Amino acid sequence: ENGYDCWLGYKQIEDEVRREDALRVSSRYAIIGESPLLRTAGKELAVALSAMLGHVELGHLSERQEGKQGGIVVAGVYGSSPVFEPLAEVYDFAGLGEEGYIIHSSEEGGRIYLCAASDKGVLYAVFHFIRLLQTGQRLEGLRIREVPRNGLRMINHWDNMDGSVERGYAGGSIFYKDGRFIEDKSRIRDYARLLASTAINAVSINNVNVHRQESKLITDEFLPDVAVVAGIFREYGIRLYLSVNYASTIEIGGMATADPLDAEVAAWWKQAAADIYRYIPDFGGFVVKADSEFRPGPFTYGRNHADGANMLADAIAPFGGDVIWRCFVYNCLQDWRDRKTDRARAAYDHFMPLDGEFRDNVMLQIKNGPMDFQVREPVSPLFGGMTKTNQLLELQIAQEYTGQQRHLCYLIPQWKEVYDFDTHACGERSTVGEIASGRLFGRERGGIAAVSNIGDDLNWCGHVLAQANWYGYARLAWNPDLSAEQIASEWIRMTFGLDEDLERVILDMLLGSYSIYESYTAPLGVGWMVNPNHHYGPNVDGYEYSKWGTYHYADRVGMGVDRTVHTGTGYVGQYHAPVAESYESLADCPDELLLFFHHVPYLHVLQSGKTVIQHIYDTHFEGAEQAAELLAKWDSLASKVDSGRFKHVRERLAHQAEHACEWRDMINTYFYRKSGIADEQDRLIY
Ligand code: BDP
Repeated sequence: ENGYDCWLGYKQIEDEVRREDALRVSSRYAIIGESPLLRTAGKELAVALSAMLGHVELGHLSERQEGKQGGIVVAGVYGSSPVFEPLAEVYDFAGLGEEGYIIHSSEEGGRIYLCAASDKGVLYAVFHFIRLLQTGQRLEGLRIREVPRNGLRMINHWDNMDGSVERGYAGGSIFYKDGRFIEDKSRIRDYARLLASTAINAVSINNVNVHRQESKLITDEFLPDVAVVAGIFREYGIRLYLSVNYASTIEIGGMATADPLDAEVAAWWKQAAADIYRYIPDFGGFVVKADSEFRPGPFTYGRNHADGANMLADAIAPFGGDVIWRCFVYNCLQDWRDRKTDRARAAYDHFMPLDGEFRDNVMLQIKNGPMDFQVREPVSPLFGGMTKTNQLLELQIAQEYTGQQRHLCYLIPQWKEVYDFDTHACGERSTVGEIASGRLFGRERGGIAAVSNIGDDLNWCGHVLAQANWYGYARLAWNPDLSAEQIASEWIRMTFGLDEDLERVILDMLLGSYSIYESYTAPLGVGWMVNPNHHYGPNVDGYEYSKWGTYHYADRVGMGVDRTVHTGTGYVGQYHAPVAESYESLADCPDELLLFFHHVPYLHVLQSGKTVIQHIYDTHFEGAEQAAELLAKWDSLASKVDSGRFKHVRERLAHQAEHACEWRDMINTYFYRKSGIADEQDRLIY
């Protein structure tokens, strides 16, 4: 095995009793109705059932009356056939929306209904039903009603047309090569299928840093290709988006300005939108990174980001498109000597004053933290700051700062913390999840986007176990209440089969991995300490005296960034009470974020009772040990995992164990030498 099938490698159900049970209720299937999405659903059901049960037939609804043996799975849209009528007595169909669905087994057990209010819902129901089979669930008495909690569940690709992937750790692009689209689209189709199986409904297919070649994606030169790709995604219920160059009017339009208030600029974009929709009638819209890390934007013309976003929004609104405007805007040429220019403040400072000024079809895409996908950051205060603006949560599945898919780092626990974070914007339970979905402030648009971790590596993610982050991201986007453990065990069963021991070991590895990674890298929320540019491996001062502005301010006495209102950068003031109070207070600030908010002496005593310096030593020694244990745990599965995937994961874990030692030594030595304070346990520090 090479991992290519991910969680959809359907295998015959080994347990005979279970297989017989499953055959009894689902040896036949019928899809009611005809459409591209229903065809996709039917194909998937046929492939899955025949692989798992060893046998499947296309059934007809009348057969039961004719006395044919065996149950039947009936999938279709409510209202398209009288067979679904009785379901209305049990379920509220009105609230299902465009994507919700019902899975119901009839009382007498002869039928399983996969029913929704739309074709897309039927497709999702089919994949859910398949998941029940894969994960060994009982098929009797099914009473499932699912409605997604987030409207937009999106993946952002950072793919360049030369075939490279920015922050890609799994090979090259599956879309492009040498400046053009890849001819063979089969990989894209396989990808769309994997996405649909987890109910992802939107994808942007090019890097947010839009260079010259990619700027042309919205022109006649490439739109025919984009349309082909959009067509493949459409068959799986996924809308395609493009990242656009804010200064396209200059870059490809031959104009001298990109001023959003210039009538000719606006007219140019209206025409561009019309062109796009001629090729792709259901085009999703634009993703925009403006005035950030040297990308052009409205600031050049003395305009603000509402001016820029609204101009694009007006151009695309008549066609039903959206603008996804990123809030990752900060000055990347700051000065470490001036603590008042705090990068963490930037997004809020730029966007908060514009709250309420964006068009309805604009969504602001906000990274989970104020910095940049570190292993530990506080949640961005823009969530709950803005109340009159559509907000999207941006996560990074790609492990840019969390081991680049060479280290195991199951990120679902981190994301759960983000979703569940209570901003207190309207009292208790004003969580990020409620805000991003749009529910808290009654906004129609909202959801989640995340930077993809896939590439053209045979196993998609570089690390087979990193597939769990991709899968988990999508499952959580559908329902943020799922637990990290539930998601992991689903994924393990679907990926490696049903084996209790194997599941226990991999579950333990996945669930422990985030905290292990955190413990041997930058301590107590201070972040960074990676090598500049590629961001892999330890480098304590890599960004310390750099204009990119991510500092720890370590000296011989102490370390950390004072972001308090009273003595620091004032960043803490961007939060609501009581969150702000707890971050402001040295005594109450959670340990794991202490150095993000406070500059303290190495001998400062944490809530845990340890000094900061001893905490650093302990976590780094323990973290490196635990990384080695991950390898040992995997080794215990040698007889349970196929040799292809076993060897591949083993090689990654061996590297991680070694690399964790490098992290440990670099960080411990640095702080030992800075502070001159010995390790209480007298372990070896160079
Ligand atoms: C950072 C990446 C950079 C991206 C940027 C972004 O290092 O490559 O372009 O974020 O989100 O994490 O725009």
